[in-house]
Amino acid sequence: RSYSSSDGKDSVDLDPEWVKMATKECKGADPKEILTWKTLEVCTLLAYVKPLYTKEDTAHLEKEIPGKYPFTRGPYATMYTYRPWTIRQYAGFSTVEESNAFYKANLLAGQQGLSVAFDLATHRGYDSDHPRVRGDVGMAGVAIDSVEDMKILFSGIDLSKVSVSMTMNGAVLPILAMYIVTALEEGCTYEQMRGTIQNDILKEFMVRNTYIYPTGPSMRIIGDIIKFTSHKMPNYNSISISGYHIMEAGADSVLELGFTVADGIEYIRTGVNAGLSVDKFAPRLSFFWGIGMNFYMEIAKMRAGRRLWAHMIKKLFPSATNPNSMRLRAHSQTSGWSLTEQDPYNNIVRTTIEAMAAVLGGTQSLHTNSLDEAIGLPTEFSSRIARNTQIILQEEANIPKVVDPFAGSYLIESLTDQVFNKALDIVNEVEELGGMAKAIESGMPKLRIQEAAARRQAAIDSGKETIVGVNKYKLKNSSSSSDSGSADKSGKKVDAGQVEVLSIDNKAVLEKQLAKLKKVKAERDDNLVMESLQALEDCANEIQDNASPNDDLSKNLLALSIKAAQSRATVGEISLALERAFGRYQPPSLLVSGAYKQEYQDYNNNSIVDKVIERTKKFLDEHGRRPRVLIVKMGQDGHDRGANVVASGFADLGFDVDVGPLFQTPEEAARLAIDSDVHVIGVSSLAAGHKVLVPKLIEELKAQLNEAGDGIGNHNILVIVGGVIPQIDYEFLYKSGVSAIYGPGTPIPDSAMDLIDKIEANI
Ligand code: SCD
Repeated sequence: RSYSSSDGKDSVDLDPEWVKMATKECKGADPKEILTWKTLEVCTLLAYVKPLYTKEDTAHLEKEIPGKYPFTRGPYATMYTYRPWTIRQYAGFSTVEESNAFYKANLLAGQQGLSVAFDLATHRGYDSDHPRVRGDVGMAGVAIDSVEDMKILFSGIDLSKVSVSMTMNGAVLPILAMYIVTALEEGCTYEQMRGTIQNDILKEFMVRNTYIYPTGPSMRIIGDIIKFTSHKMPNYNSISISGYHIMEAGADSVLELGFTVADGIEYIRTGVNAGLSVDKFAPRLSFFWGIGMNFYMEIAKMRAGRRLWAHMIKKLFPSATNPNSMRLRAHSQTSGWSLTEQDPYNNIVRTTIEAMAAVLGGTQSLHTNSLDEAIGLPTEFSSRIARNTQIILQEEANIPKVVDPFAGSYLIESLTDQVFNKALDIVNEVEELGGMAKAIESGMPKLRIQEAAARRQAAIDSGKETIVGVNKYKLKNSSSSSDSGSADKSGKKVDAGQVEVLSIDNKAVLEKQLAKLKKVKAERDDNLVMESLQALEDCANEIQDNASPNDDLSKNLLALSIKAAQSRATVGEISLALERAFGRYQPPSLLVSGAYKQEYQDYNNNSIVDKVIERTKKFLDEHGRRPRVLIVKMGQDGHDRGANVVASGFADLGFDVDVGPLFQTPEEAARLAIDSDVHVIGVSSLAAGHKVLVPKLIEELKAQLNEAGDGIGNHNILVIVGGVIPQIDYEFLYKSGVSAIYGPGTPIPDSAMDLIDKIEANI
């Protein structure tokens, strides 16, 4: 799709007296032309924000008070004046022992709630000893294999007092079951358990990719969890309907809001289909927003989101009469994507601005990112600054003293209306496709998000959008790869732009996990385990009985998973029992085309983009084919925004681009590259597995090429790496045989030009 620069211009209506004065100040230029701001929401046609709003823009505004339908001004009447938002930092790494110590220290230092990050092996339902998860164990979160691990994770923490959020979606049954068993064995009752399970599988299919089973069975699992928790755990939030990952994958605010509310509607239908009344479970659905640097827009998004949810529930589910069913409560997280590797101390400022937007928008709970998260895992030092950012907002800046302080602002109220209307259009579009599960099958949301991501990248690469330290005001001594197109091979420069990062010893974590797994398996009653797993599998194989009474949990997948967890069945075993019945989901490969080039050329014609296109044409003339690249993601790292943006950008520049399936092993990636006869494999890594997986890929490539008789003791397919790679690892990767590392901030055309040089030299 293409957008003309006049899209949405009709909405620009300026005060005539002001226009006269402004024209003078603009030295005769039309202020409407030069001062109107074309926002990032261009894909959803919320294209213009005026330079001035006046009373007339809010003339229609009706009186609204917080804590009351439609909740635009907040879910609670008193908001932070009575109780501030929860400081809830998302964390988890390496072993349960280390994560537990980190949680306890954080609680003592002022954190108020816990939020567990699991490693990718756990997310995808694999035990630590599974061959597919070699590079993932303990890396991007904590490794959990059994209840015994979960008990250590929370040891010394009173689960009846501290609310715990668990970001788990694919392996939601074993993990939630193990949490429940831990809490019960520690003496906590079901009623006392408070917290949130993310359990939002729809956005996994759309963007985050830690699904396990196909859509149908996945939604059935959600229905069973809603049924179980609404019956037995009245203080537990059964889903955290997440816009965060949609935004991090590239969606603008309107897309994030529209798709997230549409997901929520699908979950309400799932609960209703499981035989529940809306009021029985909807009050315990919660939301999760990503908050980026688009300050006004983020505040408007949160206000519009509450109004939109209330509006949709009232309209679509008239049986809901409890106002709490219409009340949107949300956690927020500052944007990880907005953080930069270059000049990283700027990230403290970015996070502060984003945190303020979240709070002024009325979040209930907040995670502030650490300054080093574009580079690696946060250290104790960076975590303290992130936490204190919130404490300072709560306790020094007097921000909590007034409810919804932006209410009545001509701009924010107008923007709230605009975002509401545009997001409502998105919700209606999804509804017309038959709801979100159907829309996902059509590929619409994924492509729309990818398009927004490609346009955003083009805006940055072309200089239209400023990122301080990355494409403007760069540090002189920056070790950023963006200066040269490929990074400095020494990887040793230390300057004002460098910070220390936490590094995890994957081997040591793996050894510990394997020993614990062995012990659990040796000490348990295997017959009991087999019986409980068989019961789970049998239930999964049966057709779901939605007509059973609400309190009949005998055929409930969560109830049966709890029994399996009690018997000390592992995450991998429970997941496998379900997989035998449900199968594993294989995602389709979808790629947008043309958006990157169009957006770049729209701002910057006759630029490096045209030069690269010339080069790829010349390459075709000289070599009989285009430079061919395979983009791969290995291990269980499903963060594919970078991979998709680079793939569609390179394709727009004239490369032949193949995108490998997610979750490949190094062996599979090497085989695919050889079969596809590519010049280059581009590895995208965002989950810290690169030091294990990349050398293994190169080793495999050499072995398989030798086997095929193609390589004479050396490989002739170049391996390049992009994503979150700490500078300190560069030398290691180059020594392993990597030809180039393109860190965050490298403009796509620069890396493309550099890569053609390298391919030609290699040929
Ligand atoms: C609050 N309360 C008030 C009040 N404010 N009562 C009276 N007056 C006020 N002004 C009460 C509430 O009713 C509630 O009590 C209690 O105080 C707590 O308030 P809350 O609003 O429920 O806050 P909290 O417990 O923190 O819950 C917030 C959410 C919850 C509802 C949003 O779902 C949550 O904590 N979510 C966190 C999700 C998360 O951390 N996700 C991380 C994702 P009652 O309970 O008695 O009613 C990380 C992630 O995905 C990263 C990226 C990746 O991995 O890919």
